[in-house]
Amino acid sequence: MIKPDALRRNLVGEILRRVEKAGFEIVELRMIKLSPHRAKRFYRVHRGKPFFDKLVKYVSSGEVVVSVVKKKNAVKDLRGLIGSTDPKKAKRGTIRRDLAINTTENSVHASDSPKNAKMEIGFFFK
Ligand code: 3AN
Repeated sequence: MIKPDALRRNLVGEILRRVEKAGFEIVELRMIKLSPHRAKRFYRVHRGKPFFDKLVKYVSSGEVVVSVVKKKNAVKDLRGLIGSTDPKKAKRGTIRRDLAINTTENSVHASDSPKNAKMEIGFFFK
Protein backbone atom coordinates (compact mmCIF):
# COMPACT_ATOMS: atom_id res chain seq x y z
CA MET A 1 0.00 0.00 0.00
CA ILE A 2 1.28 3.44 -0.92
CA LYS A 3 0.13 5.72 1.88
CA PRO A 4 -1.38 9.25 1.85
CA ASP A 5 1.88 11.12 2.54
CA ALA A 6 3.38 9.64 -0.63
CA LEU A 7 0.33 10.48 -2.75
CA ARG A 8 0.32 14.05 -1.46
CA ARG A 9 3.95 14.41 -2.58
CA ASN A 10 3.39 12.78 -6.02
CA LEU A 11 5.60 9.79 -5.22
CA VAL A 12 3.40 6.99 -6.60
CA GLY A 13 5.42 6.64 -9.81
CA GLU A 14 8.74 6.76 -7.97
CA ILE A 15 7.65 4.03 -5.53
CA LEU A 16 6.20 1.74 -8.21
CA ARG A 17 9.34 2.27 -10.30
CA ARG A 18 11.50 1.06 -7.42
CA VAL A 19 9.25 -1.94 -6.84
CA GLU A 20 9.28 -2.94 -10.52
CA LYS A 21 13.01 -2.33 -10.81
CA ALA A 22 13.54 -4.74 -7.91
CA GLY A 23 11.93 -7.48 -9.98
CA PHE A 24 8.33 -7.43 -8.77
CA GLU A 25 5.45 -7.86 -11.18
CA ILE A 26 2.39 -5.70 -10.45
CA VAL A 27 -0.66 -7.98 -10.67
CA GLU A 28 -3.31 -5.72 -9.07
CA LEU A 29 -3.38 -1.94 -8.64
CA ARG A 30 -6.11 0.40 -7.39
CA MET A 31 -6.50 3.84 -5.82
CA ILE A 32 -8.98 4.01 -2.95
CA LYS A 33 -9.83 6.06 0.12
CA LEU A 34 -10.16 4.11 3.37
CA SER A 35 -12.89 5.23 5.74
CA PRO A 36 -11.77 5.46 9.39
CA HIS A 37 -13.88 2.34 9.99
CA ARG A 38 -12.06 0.30 7.32
CA ALA A 39 -8.70 1.71 8.41
CA LYS A 40 -9.40 0.48 11.94
CA ARG A 41 -10.19 -2.96 10.55
CA PHE A 42 -7.06 -3.02 8.41
CA TYR A 43 -4.84 -2.11 11.37
CA ARG A 44 -6.83 -4.07 13.98
CA VAL A 45 -3.69 -5.86 15.26
CA HIS A 46 -2.50 -2.47 16.53
CA ARG A 47 -5.73 -1.66 18.41
CA GLY A 48 -4.90 -0.43 21.90
CA LYS A 49 -1.38 0.69 21.02
CA PRO A 50 -0.49 4.32 21.77
CA PHE A 51 -0.15 5.22 18.07
CA PHE A 52 -3.39 3.50 16.93
CA ASP A 53 -5.71 6.56 16.74
CA LYS A 54 -3.08 8.66 15.00
CA LEU A 55 -2.39 5.83 12.54
CA VAL A 56 -6.09 5.39 11.67
CA LYS A 57 -6.58 9.14 11.24
CA TYR A 58 -3.52 9.43 9.04
CA VAL A 59 -4.18 6.43 6.77
CA SER A 60 -7.78 7.55 6.19
CA SER A 61 -6.73 11.19 5.57
CA GLY A 62 -6.31 10.79 1.82
CA GLU A 63 -6.18 8.37 -1.06
CA VAL A 64 -3.97 5.29 -0.93
CA VAL A 65 -2.79 3.02 -3.75
CA VAL A 66 -3.19 -0.67 -3.00
CA SER A 67 -1.41 -3.27 -5.03
CA VAL A 68 -0.58 -6.94 -5.23
CA VAL A 69 2.95 -7.63 -6.37
CA LYS A 70 4.46 -10.95 -7.34
CA LYS A 71 7.97 -12.33 -7.07
CA LYS A 72 9.86 -15.27 -5.55
CA ASN A 73 10.34 -14.47 -1.82
CA ALA A 74 8.06 -11.46 -2.31
CA VAL A 75 7.27 -10.81 1.37
CA LYS A 76 10.87 -10.85 2.55
CA ASP A 77 12.23 -8.93 -0.43
CA LEU A 78 9.53 -6.24 -0.36
CA ARG A 79 10.05 -5.71 3.38
CA GLY A 80 13.75 -5.32 2.61
CA LEU A 81 13.05 -2.85 -0.17
CA ILE A 82 10.80 -0.64 1.98
CA GLY A 83 13.03 -0.66 5.09
CA SER A 84 12.32 -0.27 8.82
CA THR A 85 9.14 1.36 10.17
CA ASP A 86 11.13 4.36 11.40
CA PRO A 87 12.73 5.96 8.32
CA LYS A 88 15.66 7.23 10.40
CA LYS A 89 16.50 3.60 11.23
CA ALA A 90 15.87 2.27 7.72
CA LYS A 91 18.88 1.23 5.65
CA ARG A 92 20.26 3.54 2.96
CA GLY A 93 18.59 3.06 -0.41
CA THR A 94 15.32 1.77 1.04
CA ILE A 95 12.03 3.45 0.12
CA ARG A 96 11.35 4.64 3.67
CA ARG A 97 14.86 5.94 4.26
CA ASP A 98 14.78 7.92 1.02
CA LEU A 99 11.16 9.07 0.91
CA ALA A 100 9.28 8.69 4.22
CA ILE A 101 8.64 11.60 6.59
CA ASN A 102 8.43 9.88 9.99
CA THR A 103 7.26 6.65 11.68
CA THR A 104 3.57 7.41 11.05
CA GLU A 105 3.89 9.02 7.62
CA ASN A 106 6.17 6.33 6.33
CA SER A 107 4.96 6.25 2.71
CA VAL A 108 4.43 2.52 2.26
CA HIS A 109 3.05 -0.62 3.85
CA ALA A 110 4.00 -4.18 2.96
CA SER A 111 2.63 -7.41 4.42
CA ASP A 112 4.94 -8.94 7.00
CA SER A 113 4.17 -12.62 6.37
CA PRO A 114 2.64 -14.78 3.62
CA LYS A 115 -0.36 -15.37 5.92
CA ASN A 116 -0.95 -11.63 6.38
CA ALA A 117 -0.36 -11.04 2.66
CA LYS A 118 -3.19 -13.45 1.88
CA MET A 119 -5.45 -11.69 4.39
CA GLU A 120 -4.58 -8.21 3.17
CA ILE A 121 -5.04 -9.17 -0.50
CA GLY A 122 -8.52 -10.45 0.44
CA PHE A 123 -9.21 -7.22 2.29
CA PHE A 124 -8.57 -5.03 -0.75
CA PHE A 125 -9.27 -7.31 -3.73
CA LYS A 126 -12.10 -9.77 -4.27
P1 3AN B 1 5.41 -1.85 9.41
O1 3AN B 1 4.55 -0.98 8.55
O2 3AN B 1 6.86 -1.50 9.31
O3 3AN B 1 5.11 -3.30 9.28
P2 3AN B 1 3.90 -2.02 11.86
O4 3AN B 1 3.04 -3.04 11.17
O5 3AN B 1 4.51 -2.35 13.16
O6 3AN B 1 5.03 -1.47 10.91
O7 3AN B 1 3.03 -0.73 12.09
C1 3AN B 1 2.04 -0.37 11.17
C2 3AN B 1 2.05 1.11 10.99
O8 3AN B 1 1.79 1.72 12.24
C3 3AN B 1 3.41 1.65 10.56
N1 3AN B 1 3.63 1.58 9.15
C4 3AN B 1 3.35 3.06 11.07
O9 3AN B 1 2.63 3.90 10.16
C5 3AN B 1 2.55 2.92 12.36
N2 3AN B 1 3.43 2.79 13.51
C6 3AN B 1 4.05 1.67 13.94
N3 3AN B 1 4.78 1.92 15.06
C7 3AN B 1 4.60 3.22 15.33
C8 3AN B 1 5.08 4.10 16.34
N4 3AN B 1 5.90 3.68 17.30
N5 3AN B 1 4.70 5.39 16.30
C9 3AN B 1 3.88 5.83 15.33
N6 3AN B 1 3.37 5.06 14.34
C10 3AN B 1 3.74 3.77 14.33
